[in-house]
Amino acid sequence: MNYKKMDKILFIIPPYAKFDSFVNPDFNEGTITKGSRQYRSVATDMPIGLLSLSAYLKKYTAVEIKLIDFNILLNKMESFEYGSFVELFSDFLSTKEWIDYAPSIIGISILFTPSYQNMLDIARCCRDIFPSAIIVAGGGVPTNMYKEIFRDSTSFDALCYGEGEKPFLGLVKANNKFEYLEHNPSWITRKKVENGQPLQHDFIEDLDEIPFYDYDLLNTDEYGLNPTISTFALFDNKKHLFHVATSRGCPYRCSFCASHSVHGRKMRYHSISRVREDFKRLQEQYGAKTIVFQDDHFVADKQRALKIINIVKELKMTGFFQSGLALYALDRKTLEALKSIGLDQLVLSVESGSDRVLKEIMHKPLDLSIVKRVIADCHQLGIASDVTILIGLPGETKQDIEDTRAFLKTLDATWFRINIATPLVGSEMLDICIKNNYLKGSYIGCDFKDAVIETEDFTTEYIKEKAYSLNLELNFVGNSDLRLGNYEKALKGFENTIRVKSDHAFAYYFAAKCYKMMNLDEKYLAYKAKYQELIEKSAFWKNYANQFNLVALG
Ligand code: B12
Ligand code: SF4
Repeated sequence: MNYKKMDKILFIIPPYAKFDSFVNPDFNEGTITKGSRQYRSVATDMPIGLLSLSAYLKKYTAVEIKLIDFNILLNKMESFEYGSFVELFSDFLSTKEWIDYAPSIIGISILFTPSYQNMLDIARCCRDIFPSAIIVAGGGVPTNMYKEIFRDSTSFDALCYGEGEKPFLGLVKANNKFEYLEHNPSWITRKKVENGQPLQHDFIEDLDEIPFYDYDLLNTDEYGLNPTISTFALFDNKKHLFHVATSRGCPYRCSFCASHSVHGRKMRYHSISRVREDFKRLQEQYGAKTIVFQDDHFVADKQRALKIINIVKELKMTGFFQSGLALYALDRKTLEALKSIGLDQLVLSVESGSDRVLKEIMHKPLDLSIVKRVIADCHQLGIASDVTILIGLPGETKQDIEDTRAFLKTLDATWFRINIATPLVGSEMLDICIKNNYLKGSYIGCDFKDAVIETEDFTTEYIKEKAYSLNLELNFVGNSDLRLGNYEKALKGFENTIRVKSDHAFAYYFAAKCYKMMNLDEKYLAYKAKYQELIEKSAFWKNYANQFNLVALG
């Protein structure tokens, strides 16, 4: 008889931050308090890649699957006594629960490089604790950094190239798994890398082949604690939200983006009827109220996008587009449709306030006249605009950044996210940086907050300081709602800043101003006192208060 033992799979998500950054958060990072100390807070968005893999595997074969998300664990821990993440990984993975589970395949998911070292450490712990398990990893990092991973680690049996549904199913079904890993071109092994063998994506063309995501793999309540959405300045309905992707792929070629390396450039979709079915099920079975879309290019087909917005409306739910929406597609009709589902905040990926940078450096399909029009429409429709900006790209000059500053000041946008250009593995920008020797620090681990690109035009220190002062200038000193007398709305942004960064002197100062204008004297006095306390004890804040001529509160 040909008896095949059912595979037990363990998916693991490493912490999204490096250990040092977790225990010593930088001044521009969100924090959480544990005991008497501040730690960096890590995002806890639902890992839909793994939910998709799990659903797919369970549909087409018999498997048992469990998942550990170290980000959930870190946020939940009331105190943190470990001297390194390795100690945490080793302790946690050797508990009775996991020893008894005894996974036969361990799959580590790693989408971005801040988790690089954590991924290697987890794999090493797994190798020690579960010596007979097959250990693999997938996501954007293995897809682009397989050479480095095999150089830095001996723990992996194989790495997945691109999307994992089909390759993982093949692995589970294979009678001889090691032979399968060597023969399937979507699995990368050490031997293949040494021999320079070609690798190949194995995409699912019709996304409906993937069943309803396996949300039961998670304790969904825990994912409401600190999802990325809660860092958006005006968002206050953070409960009952569920992450989805109704499409994969994006045809554009933005120089800073790496998404195509995993998902390709061709758009692939779920059918409208499937989208309706899934949203209904999320609502009925899980009580979902907000759908968080992770699509790279949701508005690629505008008619389809409008149909999906209508489904959300019919179901009386609301939506959020965390990765932003392409501005050129946001005509008045689409914005009105979005408003009709209660969406009162939009992330707008503007990226630069310089036409030259947009066109010549970023290759982004956008010009500033569209930006002006969309933000004015949002303003009229009562949709708050959360504008993302990137500075410090190779080829950008100080004058370009100044042009960006001047342009952004003319917009009545609600909030600006000023990010520092990060050379992502798999992006054209990284190739440019390597070719021109522009990397001052390691690109492994940087996450839009640290500057590592230094060119003939600027230093890393200049970009880091510029990003922070632009943030203070646009969001606080020149805050459009404060300027226009919308004190309650302005306050939301300031209060949210205080929630994620409790020592933000500018947030206290400008919140105090709002309270004063709203005649809430008690609040005004409390915020004023807190501002003064912070300014007195911090040279950092005193310096910025002088730079922006903040006059003493009366
Ligand atoms: C959602 C998201 C997040 C979530 C992650 C939630 C989660 N646990 O999945 C959060 C908000 C945490 C996040 C954070 C960041 N993100 Co992000 N994010 C995304 C986004 C928009 C969607 C990911 C997604 O759900 N895709 C859809 C699912 C179905 O695909 P998937 O997750 O890739 O999974 C598939 C494959 O990768 C593979 N796979 C994945 N895991 C595994 C495991 C195994 C074992 C196998 C075999 C296969 C496999 O199979 C899956 C199914 O096909 C992507 C863009 C994109 N389209 O991928 C950017 C993206 C992954 N993020 C990116 C970046 C840069 C970041 C940040 C660094 C940005 C920042 N501002 O700091 C941070 C890093 C964390 C930090 N320091 O806080 C970059 C990464 C590029 C790179 N090469 O480094 C991307 C590609 C965006 C881009 N434009 O380039 N992000
Ligand atoms: S940044 Fe967005 S629009 Fe540009 S290529 Fe990436 S996914 Fe597409």
